[in-house]
Amino acid sequence: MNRIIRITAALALTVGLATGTLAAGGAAISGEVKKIDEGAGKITLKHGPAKSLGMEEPMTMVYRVKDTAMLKQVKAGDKVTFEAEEAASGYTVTRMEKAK
Ligand SMILES: [Cu+2]
Repeated sequence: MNRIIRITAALALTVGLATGTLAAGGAAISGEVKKIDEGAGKITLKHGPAKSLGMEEPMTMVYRVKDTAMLKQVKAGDKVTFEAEEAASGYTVTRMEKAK
């Protein structure tokens, strides 16, 4: 009986986490900061495959940022995880944090 309850709790947690990721607007992508251009509000990121953006291969590319405050929190060489979306103005980072 106890075991069934534990499995149910684990399942509920897994589903909860998956839903949370979707609600946040996409899967987190691992990357490394290569260059920051605060004036232009752009960041160059080297990143692994990002299927949610249709990027199947690792690459280095320039992203816009939703909020330029993001650019003050990281520097070239930092490992980060981020989320991005394809906007009319180009690929835009919507969320970013330093990788632990
Ligand atoms: Cu890319």
